[in-house]
Order: sequence, then structure tokens, then C-alpha cells
Amino acid sequence: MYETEQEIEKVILVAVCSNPNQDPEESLDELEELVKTAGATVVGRMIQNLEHASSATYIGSGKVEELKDLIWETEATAVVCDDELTPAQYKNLEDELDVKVMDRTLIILDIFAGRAKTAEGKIQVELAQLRYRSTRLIGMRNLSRQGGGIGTRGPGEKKLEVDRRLIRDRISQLKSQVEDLESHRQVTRARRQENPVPVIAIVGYTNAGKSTLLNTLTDARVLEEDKLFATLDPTTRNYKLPDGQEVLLTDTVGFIRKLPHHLIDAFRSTLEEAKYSDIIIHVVDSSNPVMDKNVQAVYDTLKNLEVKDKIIITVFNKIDKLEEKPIMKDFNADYTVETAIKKGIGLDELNEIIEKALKSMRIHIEKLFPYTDAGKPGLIRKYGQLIKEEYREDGILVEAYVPSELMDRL
Ligand SMILES: Nc1nc2c(ncn2[C@@H]2O[C@H](COP(=O)(O)OP(=O)(O)OP(=O)(O)O)[C@@H](O)[C@H]2O)c(=O)[nH]1
Ligand SMILES: [Mg+2]
Repeated sequence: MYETEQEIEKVILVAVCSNPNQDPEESLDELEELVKTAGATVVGRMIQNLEHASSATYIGSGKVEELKDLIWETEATAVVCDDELTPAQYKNLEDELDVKVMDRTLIILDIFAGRAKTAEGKIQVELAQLRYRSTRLIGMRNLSRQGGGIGTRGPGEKKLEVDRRLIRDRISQLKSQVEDLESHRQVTRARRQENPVPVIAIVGYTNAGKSTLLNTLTDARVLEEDKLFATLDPTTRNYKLPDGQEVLLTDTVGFIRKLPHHLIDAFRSTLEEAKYSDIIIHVVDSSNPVMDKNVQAVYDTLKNLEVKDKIIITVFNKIDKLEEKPIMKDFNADYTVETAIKKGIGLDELNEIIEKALKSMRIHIEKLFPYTDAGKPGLIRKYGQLIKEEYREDGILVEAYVPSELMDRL
């Protein structure tokens, strides 16, 4: 049997730089990783310094001519712009260049589409894709004409209907499915609170080693890969610390600069795992030359998701790859530790830090104590912070923050 060789898309990256404080090369390095992850190769780059991107063609008209030459020289089959294009920019660029035109958002959506495994992930991706595409029906004709290559993947490989009404119907259908899943998730979260095991969310830039950490600690067997966005669906596992305390560890989707807002909206409930945690473990790839910027991107995203007032443990990972140690500081973190998770280095220290952080932490509980256990609310009044106490027929309902050491006695 012979497999038909699929032609690999050859892509030119294009960026407009309007902020002198930003290095467009860094952003394009990241875009190149994204494009590679999506399955294409990069054959050229073009950067233009402009105060504003052109509303007609993103880059200026002179640059468009240069780009045409570059396409011809490199035999590129597609162009990827570093910012989200408007429908008009799409259309005009396609008319001018006569190759497939894409933008950063489309590439990220494409990667997510290829990665989504669970029903929830697939619905979320399709929703994000439809929202993105619904406003761009005039442009993107090349995507449907060529019917393949990167930028066209979708869950179930469904051909997208180009009819606005159908898209609107589908969007509202998907939205209600997402809401169903969301309410299901809230039930699970509420149940977790009844049995208050501390929840630790592992967050960080994509490819930092989050899944590797979860796998190493709990044998969770989550896919770890040297690619962006290997993980899309959050995985939660029980983890017993060396001192015997049990916690829930959740691996989450990785962050990235300029995470498209369609994705943030569609993936909000997944991304918000961190919001419902007691402690955040922030994994950083310290071998990445732009580590500081990636750290900043993570905090920006957390802020965007309104995740705040959490204990943060920053894990500077992959120190085995460092020839020279960079400065590893994180002023947002309560604790920091250097690790090479894959080599088992620094894990003991990390465990100790988690134990320490748990001790410093108060846990939110809502629990019904039968009257035979009436002494326990007394303990809470004494050591914890009482929010609500309700004397009911079947016992005393208490809502409070209690120090974690007290948990075993309740
Ligand atoms: N050298 C080295 N590589 C590591 C270390 N920890 C993880 N890696 C590698 O880094 C790559 C990414 O690891 P993952 O655990 O998949 O990263 P992630 O943060 O879950 O990434 P996404 O799910 O894609 O956001 C994999 O190839 C790992 O084997 C480490 O301590 N040292
Ligand atoms: Mg992962």
C-alpha cells in the first residue's frame, strides 16, 4: 500500500511592529513554533515597522510587492500574519498575493482542533472556530477552495457551512452544550468543597513541563510532548504528599502570548481551573531564552481570568538544560524552587514547599455536623474563621475557613 504524500505547506511569517518596546522577532519565533506544531514549515519572514497596521492589507502596499517577490522566490504556499486580521485585510491580501492567507489566531485554533480529545474540548474548539469564522465569511475563500492543509482542521473534519444562519444556529447549540458541561463542572466543584481536599492547579506557559510534573508525581500518563499545546483538557489526580496529606493536582492547558480571545471565551471554564484552586504551581521553562516574557504572559493571562489571591509556587524547570544559570526570580511567587522534573531533580524540595504552603493556608469548608459532633464547630470557632453557622434539624451547618492542620480533626 502506498500512502499519498501530503504536501507540506510552506509558509512565510509576516509581522507589523508598532511598539518599539516589543521585539517582533521574539513574537515570530513563537509564531514559527506554532506553525511547525500545526504541521507546516517556515520558509521566510518579513517584518515591517509601522505606526499602525494598514487597514487594507495589514502591511503597507510597498511591502506587499516585496512579499510577492519573496513568495515567488521561496515557492511559499501560504502567508501567516502575526496579528488577527480583519475580514478586509484577509480579502485584500488574498487578492494581491494569490496564496493562502492565515493569521496567528487561525493557527492556534487549528492546533487546538487537532488536539481536542474530549467531548468538551471538541465543542469548545468548534465554538471558538465558528465565532472566529462567522465574522470572516467574505474573506478566507482560499481556505475553502483549497480544502486542506493547515488552518482548515476541525473536530470531526466537518466541512464548515458558509451560511451565516446555519453558523448562528450551530453557535447557539454549542453554547448551550458548553453551559451544560459548565454546570456539571460546578456540581463536581461543589462536591469537592464538601470533602475539602486542597486543590493545586499546575499552570504555565505551553511546553514548560506541566504534564511531566503531574505524570512524575502521580503516574497520570498525560501526553507530554515537545510541542505546543500538548494538553488541552484538564486532568486531575489525587496526590499523597510525603507527610501523608492528600491533595488534588490538576494539569491545565498551557498559556501563550496573544492567546486569541475567541479561545479564552470558549475555553474559559477549562482555563479557570486555576480559579478554583487553593495553590498554584507555576511551571517555567528556565532554559527558554525569553523566560521572563513567558512568565509575564502567564501572569497577564491569570489576571485576565481574574485568578488572584492564590499561593503561588514557581517551579523553574529544565535546569538540566542550562549551561549558564540565568537569574531566576519571580516577585509574584510566594515560594520558588529549581527543578529538572524529567530527571527527578528538585522534587523533594518541591514536596516540602507544597507541604509548607498547605500549612500556611486556610481551607474553605461548608459542612454539616450532626449534633453528636457539636464539639467540632467549636474547634472551628477557636482556630478558624467562621463565615456562617446554621442550626438545623439535622445538625449544624458551618461555612468557614480553617487552617489545613485542623482538617484531620474535623
Ligand atoms: N530537559 C528537560 N526536558 C523536560 C523537563 N521537563 C519536561 N521536559 C520536556 O519538555 C517537553 C514539554 O513537556 P510537557 O510536560 O508536555 O509540557 P507542558 O507544560 O505540559 O506543555 P503543554 O501541555 O504543551 O502546554 C517534553 O518534551 C518534556 O519531556 C526537564 O526537567 N528537563
Ligand atoms: Mg501538557
